[in-house]
Amino acid sequence: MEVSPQAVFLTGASSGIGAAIVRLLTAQGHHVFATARRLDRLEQLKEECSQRGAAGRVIPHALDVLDVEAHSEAVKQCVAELGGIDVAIPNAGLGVFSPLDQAELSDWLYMVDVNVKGALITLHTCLPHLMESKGLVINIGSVASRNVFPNSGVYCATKHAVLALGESIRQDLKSQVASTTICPGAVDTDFIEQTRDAALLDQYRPGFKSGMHPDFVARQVLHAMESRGHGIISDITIRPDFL
Ligand code: NJP
Repeated sequence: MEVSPQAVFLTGASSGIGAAIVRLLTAQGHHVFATARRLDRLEQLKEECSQRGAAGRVIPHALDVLDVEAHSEAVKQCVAELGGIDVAIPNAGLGVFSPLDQAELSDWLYMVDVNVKGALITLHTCLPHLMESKGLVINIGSVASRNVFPNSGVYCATKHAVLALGESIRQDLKSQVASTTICPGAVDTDFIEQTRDAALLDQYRPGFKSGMHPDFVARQVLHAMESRGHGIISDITIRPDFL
């Protein structure tokens, strides 16, 4: 199944799953407005994609998802460059794992800010353009969207919220904007490196290192985009072999 070139607004594009999404979508001829705080990483990614002969454009743009004004400017610029937004992917997120009674409040608040508020800001700023294009929101949830795991309760709570948000888009905007939530288990990215508890890091790192390749998540993104017109993948759970 192929779709015409799509204009994609992506957050968290500088590493891991986001970078894999940029590589795959541009190889398929889609255009990605690629945002994150680390602009140098985004510029390198653009160069890499062009050296690989990607048919689609990468437009690197520095953005902290929590900066509402900058977010709104980024969306304006995306629309100016790409003529609209067909797909919005609020992918920026993090998990800082620790036992509940040893957690830093600032880590809890920052996870809620980036994983939930950041996704809400992306949705709110992109929504008028998605309504116009009858577009698609692809949220990055987690197996933690439905289950709660030890030492990661607040992360799990944020990902429950992401899944609930996707379901609310489905219910409220049914005929106007489609919604897909991708719920991965462990993916081999830098994600686990946010955890500072040395014992937990030693315990968890091998599981993430032997997790799925981020390209496997990117392929679910492409699949959701290519399914438009045939049906909607409202949510999909993917797991590494060992889970
Ligand atoms: O992690 P990582 P993943 N403003 O650390 C960005 C979910 N997930 O690719 O700003 C803007 O490589 C950061 O960019 P930068 C996970 O919850 C993962 O694995 O330059 N951007 C970077 O590009 C998350 O939602 C696993 O530092 C901000 C990106 O976020 C998504 O997958 C399992 C930002 C993080 O890239 C991507 O995570 C699962 C901010 N304030 C769900 N803060 C897994 N890896 O196992 C961070 O179920 N970023």
